[in-house]
Amino acid sequence: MHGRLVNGLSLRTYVLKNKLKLKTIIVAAPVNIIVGSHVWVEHPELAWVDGEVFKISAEEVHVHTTNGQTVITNISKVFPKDTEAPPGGVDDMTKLSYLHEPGVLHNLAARYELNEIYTYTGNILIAINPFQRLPHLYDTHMMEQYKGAQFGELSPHVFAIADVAYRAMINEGKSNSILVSGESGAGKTETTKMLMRYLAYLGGRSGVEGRTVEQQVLESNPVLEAFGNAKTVRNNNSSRFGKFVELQFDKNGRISGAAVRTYLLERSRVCQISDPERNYHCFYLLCAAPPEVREKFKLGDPKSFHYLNQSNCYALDGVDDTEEYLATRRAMDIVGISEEEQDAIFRVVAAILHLGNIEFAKGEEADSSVIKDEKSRFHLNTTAELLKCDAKSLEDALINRVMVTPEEVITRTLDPVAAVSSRDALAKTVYSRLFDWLVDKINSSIGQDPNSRTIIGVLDIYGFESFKLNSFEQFCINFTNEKLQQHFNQHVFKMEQEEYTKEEINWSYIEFVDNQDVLDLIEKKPGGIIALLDEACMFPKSTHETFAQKLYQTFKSNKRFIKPKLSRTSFTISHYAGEVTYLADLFLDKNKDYVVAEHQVLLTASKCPFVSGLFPPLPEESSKSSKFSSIGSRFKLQLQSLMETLNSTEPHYIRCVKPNNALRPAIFENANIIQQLRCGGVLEAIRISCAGYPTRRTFYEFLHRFGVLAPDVLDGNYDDKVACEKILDKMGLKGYQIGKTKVFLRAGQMAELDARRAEVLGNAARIIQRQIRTYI
Ligand code: AD9
Ligand code: MG
Repeated sequence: MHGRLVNGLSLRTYVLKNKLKLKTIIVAAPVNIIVGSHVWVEHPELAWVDGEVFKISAEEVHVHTTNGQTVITNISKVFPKDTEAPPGGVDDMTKLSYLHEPGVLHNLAARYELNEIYTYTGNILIAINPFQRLPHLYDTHMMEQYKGAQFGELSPHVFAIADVAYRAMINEGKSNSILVSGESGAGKTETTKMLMRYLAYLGGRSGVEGRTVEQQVLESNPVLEAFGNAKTVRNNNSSRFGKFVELQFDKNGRISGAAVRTYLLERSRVCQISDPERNYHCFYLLCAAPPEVREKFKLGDPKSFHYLNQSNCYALDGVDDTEEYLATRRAMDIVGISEEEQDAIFRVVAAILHLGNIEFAKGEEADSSVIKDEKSRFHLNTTAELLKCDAKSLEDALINRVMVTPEEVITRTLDPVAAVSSRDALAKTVYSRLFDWLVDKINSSIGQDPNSRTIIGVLDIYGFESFKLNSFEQFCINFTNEKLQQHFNQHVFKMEQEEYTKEEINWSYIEFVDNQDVLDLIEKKPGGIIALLDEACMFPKSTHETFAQKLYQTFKSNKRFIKPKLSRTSFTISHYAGEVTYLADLFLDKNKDYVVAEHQVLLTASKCPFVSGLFPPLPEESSKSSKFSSIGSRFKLQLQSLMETLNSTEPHYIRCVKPNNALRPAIFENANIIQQLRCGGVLEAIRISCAGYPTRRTFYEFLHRFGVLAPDVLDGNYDDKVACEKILDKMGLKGYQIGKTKVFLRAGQMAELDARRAEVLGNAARIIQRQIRTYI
């Protein structure tokens, strides 16, 4: 007889040679799945379905499922079901008797059905998007309830997490952070806003008139959303950038300053959208502005602009763009953006729309172009007027390119295709500079508190992505998630250890898989993928093919790197959340961030101080040529700095889950959710916990449930701790630990005890008879 670990559960193998041994096994160490057991079995559509075992032969288990099917499967695919779990679920997963995937899923489903969208897994909060307004859940009364309440006393909630972070900061004088993650549409941004609202409630100056810091912080959200959010197929209000908000507190626990850091705004959306998505909200709300504004900027129907009419989606259900325009301006007022600045911002937004309508035709000379027609000339003139730059210089900057060689400076003409990409590059550059300006302005206007020693950081950043086609953007996003995953694992692991230390039990042999090897593959310098990409970008003859070849060669024997068969330009990384295949084709282009020198010169010369301010003059050296700077490397540095900040804080985690892709309430898609729990590291946290002692019961709870296994011990007048020990000993269990107040069981041991309890409670004789018949 020997035990082994399958899916983290200890299962007894049935490789037995004679009756004598068989008897020993059943009496001394019963298997945890027996005939009559209530179990979960894997199901192709439902992910997991429950049922009852009616036969076991060798490693095959036969189950009658509750949806009327008979399933025969390997014992490793069957998990015990807790028949005593409360029907409405438990508010903390660690209270589950069986901490495994189907148990976790079932618990979330039971709660979601009752609109209980929040559930803890220890200190981690899982939030399932309700896709419907639940106003009572977030009103002032609710905030009052959570203020200062003991963690775990009230139902799980984002306010409880924010409250813990705030109290920890006040009591221990330490910075805290709240990391919100999840896939697109899972509810990260909504959660972040709720957290910020609650923290503003705790740390605000109630009754203070005028613009307070906390009001400015809250109003920075609608401003950033107008310029950085867009409708995508996954979310009608998708953030196209990552965000870390740092709330600074003074020694009295009042918010005294704030800083917003943003990451990787999706630039390509400015020029290119696909049906049924939209461009950034600001374009549509400006087209719906009051008539005098539209006239001033020569705007009309969004359908008339190329950057918007590539998709058939213009309006959003339940959103009035005119109202949004006014709301954005009000938010800008509060944040501290002056009337004049607001005017300039929207002027630049309008200029981008006109710029996109400039078309080109073939010029007389080969490989040259001219402005296509009168309509395009109108848009060219309007763009120049709005940007307050010279129309002729704008035209030249679009259709010519200056080449600087060591010997001479040559002006080359561009063909219409190249002129279009020059136009789009200009639009993207202007837009991203505008976005950066907004972030800087928000920061300077709210102001930083140099005396603040503690912060609460809130991170709202894109979750793991794996699409049919994955490019450089997914590569950066998944790199971020690897970084955060490492941080998460280390933290969960540390928390487990702290619990064990508190209970004074021995934990030294717990191990967990680190993802440092994936991080090395991506970011190691020299030799990682980003470093090789930068090299390729600097070498003029590189193509995406030579880059891919270089990767294949370098990472031939790397376990985390796979070259897909038959592919010449794609590569697969084995991420913690699964394998993702990236198409290297656009990596080189997308990694290069440079401003075309003529564009720079044109806009630096703008007569509008706002526009020229977006393009400060470059030092003499670099202004002559279009200099390459690496987006990948810059992002890596940004992430490094983010991680340094996070490492200096006490982290709290919120995992947002999107229950369905229809974005509708009350639909709980099992397989979809399981995938997200895996990617969000929730199952990994559970796995780490399973590697230790996943089931904890106070002595009292334990005796209440298992006292029946040893009535003599109960009668023996022992103290609770000793009684627990005696019962466990009598059952022949090994490896468990007895802490100061709790029993700590290894994975699978709860199931063994339950099986024994079931036997004792009357089924024993019948079950053992059947078992013996099965195996003889
Ligand atoms: V993305 O990665 O930025 O595309 P998020 O940020 O994860 O995504 P978001 O917070 O924008 O998702 O939520 C998507 C939508 O779900 C919102 O617009 C709401 O309509 C809905 N939602 C999310 N959370 C809640 C909630 N707690 N209550 C009600 C919610 N509705
Ligand atoms: Mg978002």
